[in-house]
Amino acid sequence: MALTIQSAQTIFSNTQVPSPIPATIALFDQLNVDDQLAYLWYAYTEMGKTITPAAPGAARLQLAEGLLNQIKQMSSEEQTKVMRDLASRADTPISRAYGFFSVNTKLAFWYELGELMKQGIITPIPVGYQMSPGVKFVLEATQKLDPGQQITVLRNTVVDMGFDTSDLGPSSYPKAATEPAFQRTTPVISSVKIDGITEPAVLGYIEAMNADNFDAAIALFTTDGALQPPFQKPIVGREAIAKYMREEAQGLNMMPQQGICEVQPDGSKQLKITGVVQTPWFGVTVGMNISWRFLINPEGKIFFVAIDMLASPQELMNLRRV
Ligand code: 45D
Repeated sequence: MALTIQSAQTIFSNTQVPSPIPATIALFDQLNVDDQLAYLWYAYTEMGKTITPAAPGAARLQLAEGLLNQIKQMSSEEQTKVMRDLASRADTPISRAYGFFSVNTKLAFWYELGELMKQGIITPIPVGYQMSPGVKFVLEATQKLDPGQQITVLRNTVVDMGFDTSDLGPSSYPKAATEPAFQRTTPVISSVKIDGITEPAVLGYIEAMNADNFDAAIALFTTDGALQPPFQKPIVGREAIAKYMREEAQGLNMMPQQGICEVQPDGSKQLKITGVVQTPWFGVTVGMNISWRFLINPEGKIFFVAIDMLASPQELMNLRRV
């Protein structure tokens, strides 16, 4: 039987216990735009008491510089309008420009705005704003999440802002030909050991990703292979996966811990591995508990891998099949 992405998505389906991350974002989505901006500002500054993102490199900030300079020159009412437009995804020139940014450039843009807010150059929340009970409720829900989940909520709200430009074709704002590199915070983990796993494609994948060697990682996939990031649809084909990795998988430290491997009658293998991933934005201070679900074809190539955020640390041990 031919492998299909649809059937691959269902392997180890007991991994998909409801995550508190989409639930929190759903609460956030119900807030009005000023409440959303206030929530994000409070959540970001509250989080900043224990963990703060690393400053983005100059090369990355340069990509956002044009917009940032424009905003700096505005009156505080105009600045508030820009932020409302971004949060409500209005179709404005600035919201479009933001929409063309890569995920990491969007994060760098907000990092810099946050710094300008702390310095008093930009107003964080609309003048005269009063916190609503809804904001308090979502903030309390957020405080119950672990740090890896909290930064994922922030990341996903930042990604969703701006005008969605995906239907507009190529950008009139030039994208950087190559994404600026992240500086690695810890030495490359070169020899990978995962309890219960000897599959060469999986060990090779982790090793390549930990060295930002995306060409080597891609070579392990079938040509019609797919990668499904957390809370997203599968990305299909080597070229699309390579583009995604260059934009979003740089500088990650992947620390798989344990896994199981089940050989199927057709010779394909289904593997589930759990472990911790660190983002270069927060380095070793924040770990995200995740799982990889691999489908390896009979020739030993990766046909499918899904990455899922785990609902709780207990899920790290959930390697049984139901
Ligand atoms: O005033 O095997 C707000 C893949 C607004 C690849 C703000 C992966 C208000 C394959 C925006 C709040 C990538 C899928 C200010 C594995 C306001 C693979 C500023 C997984 C100032 C394992 C907010 C990787 C700011 C994973 C500056 C799971 C917020 C990676 C900054 C996860 C937030 C990475 C930042 C995550 C969040 C990174 C920098 C979750 C970064 C999060």
